[in-house]
Amino acid sequence: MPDGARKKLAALNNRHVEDIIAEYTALCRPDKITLVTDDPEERARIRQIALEKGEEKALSVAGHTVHYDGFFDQGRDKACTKVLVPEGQSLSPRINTLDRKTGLAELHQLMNGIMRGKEMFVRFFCLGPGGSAFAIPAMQITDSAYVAHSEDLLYRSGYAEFHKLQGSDHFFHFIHSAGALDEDGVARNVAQRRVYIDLVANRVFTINNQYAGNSVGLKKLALRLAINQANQSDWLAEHMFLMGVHPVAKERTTYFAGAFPSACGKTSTAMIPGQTIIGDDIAYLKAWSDGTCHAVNIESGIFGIISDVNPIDDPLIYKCLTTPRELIFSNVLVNDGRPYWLGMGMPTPARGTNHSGAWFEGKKDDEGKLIPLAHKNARYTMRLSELENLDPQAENPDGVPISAIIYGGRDSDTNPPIVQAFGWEHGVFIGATLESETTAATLGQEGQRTFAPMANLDFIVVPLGLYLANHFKFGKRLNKPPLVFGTNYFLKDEHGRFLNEKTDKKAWILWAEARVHGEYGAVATPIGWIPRYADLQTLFDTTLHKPYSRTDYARQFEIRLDRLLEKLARIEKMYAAESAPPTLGEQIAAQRSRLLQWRADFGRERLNPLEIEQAVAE
Ligand code: OXD
Ligand code: MN
Repeated sequence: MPDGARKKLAALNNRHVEDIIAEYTALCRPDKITLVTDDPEERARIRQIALEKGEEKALSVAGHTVHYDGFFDQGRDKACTKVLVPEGQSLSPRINTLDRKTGLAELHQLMNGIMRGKEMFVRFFCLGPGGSAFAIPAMQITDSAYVAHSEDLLYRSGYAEFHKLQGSDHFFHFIHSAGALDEDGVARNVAQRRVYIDLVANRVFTINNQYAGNSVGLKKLALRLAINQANQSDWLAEHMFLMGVHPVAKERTTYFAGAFPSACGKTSTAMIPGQTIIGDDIAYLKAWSDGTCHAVNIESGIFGIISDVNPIDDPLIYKCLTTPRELIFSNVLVNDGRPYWLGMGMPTPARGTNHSGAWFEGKKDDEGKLIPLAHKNARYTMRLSELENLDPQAENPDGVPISAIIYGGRDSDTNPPIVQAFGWEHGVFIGATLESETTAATLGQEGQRTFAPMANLDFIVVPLGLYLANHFKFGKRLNKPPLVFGTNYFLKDEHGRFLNEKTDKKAWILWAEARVHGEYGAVATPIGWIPRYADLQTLFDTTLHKPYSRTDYARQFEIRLDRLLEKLARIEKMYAAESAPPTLGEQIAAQRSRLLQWRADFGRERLNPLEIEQAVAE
């Protein structure tokens, strides 16, 4: 290790940090070690190294670079991601596990000399605002300058936080190696990809990959460690955005948190025009001393899906993607120094370079499938501070008070666009019974309906029953639990056409915001409270400036008793394999009895919300 690095390390006075670096230096055998502090020059140098090593290439707009992941490394790899469990312990059947000793031995072998000929970067970050009650320091070891650079855009630098640790081991650590690279700086050995989570030592190993969902320790790998910690104490670590909601012509901000599976509208909800964003992916929630729920974004950047970002639907992000600033594009098409992606709303060239190498229209993969101009899961990485609509409280160490939580899935045939839970426990039930169709954010087939509790299942590393019990208990600690809502932006008609426009979500969110302040009445249904037609008509008029017909309302808010009962049967089957808390069983039973009762009362499988409204009024 160079003298400078040695000094910076010694200054931390932390034996645990030193031991970890020594252990992985000895095992991975890098040629060089670069230790990065909070110094802006050192941080900026990482980007330069990513360019020099070819992991990123400069584009024509100042500050923009492009990075490519391997053709088979374009999403989170669930199959290769495993929780290492000590002998005698078990988790839920749904969690991919591996015996800890076996996993560590396998890693030891695969990581032996894996950084030979490469540079090892050691970086220090802080999850959450430094010095806050939420903060968790995190150390990243990686041989990828792209990973180290991405983290610079996505997380708060935390060398100073490691000082404050005063030698303790209360931090997470991540060891990543992209393994051998090809001439374009792309990981070669993706067939030997491993992502192993070691809860015992608060660390994650990830090798032979580069896609940030697999490689960037502080993102979904840290979320798993945080879920484990949260469940051992009394807080929540969630796959949630945080946003400030601003009703038209009212001087107030109401903070919302929302969990949606990847690629199901989480970023676009947090970016609804006229609102302010705090974060778009991961939040920690705590019961605050005044009995409210407070939350922080543990990140400070966005690793966003670029497909369909265009000047009409996402003007603020689009502006960032087309003007000078530090920003990384990944897996887009590049032609003549300019990036192109799917759904960007303008003509795209017929050739260029993308994640498949040199690309031309009509190019096919080894299975004969057409390769699109850019991957559907292509991304952009940038700091949140680049956004004009960043909420002024984003860096508040106390977080923001959360008044509402939303759970949303990609559901084409069951749930209405928005429904309000009857209370906290029914809200936990709504989150726990979320289903969603798979997307390109994970490897594997798209469009499959899957069980997606709290949109967090991919990251839950404790028994699901324990995780849900923690949610039920969390509400009990609050004097005023947030209202909980279920949303569904993806409802389709019998011909497969969406029943809503993308922008309609603004009306649902503003309706929910008004509910927080007791401003609208609502229609009681077996699955919760739905909006009244007249209130939505007003909201569509005042916020979206478009008409909202009774027919639209009747189709979107139809209560599909048959589908809802089928869903409940699927959910019950899922939970039969888990030791779910009794409160969940009670909520399932209560929901079923309401659905059956309404079916008997109305004598039909599908209920028109206008008729319900009238029946309730009479
Ligand atoms: C993400 C994901 O990238 O959840 O946020 O896959
Ligand atoms: Mn996510």
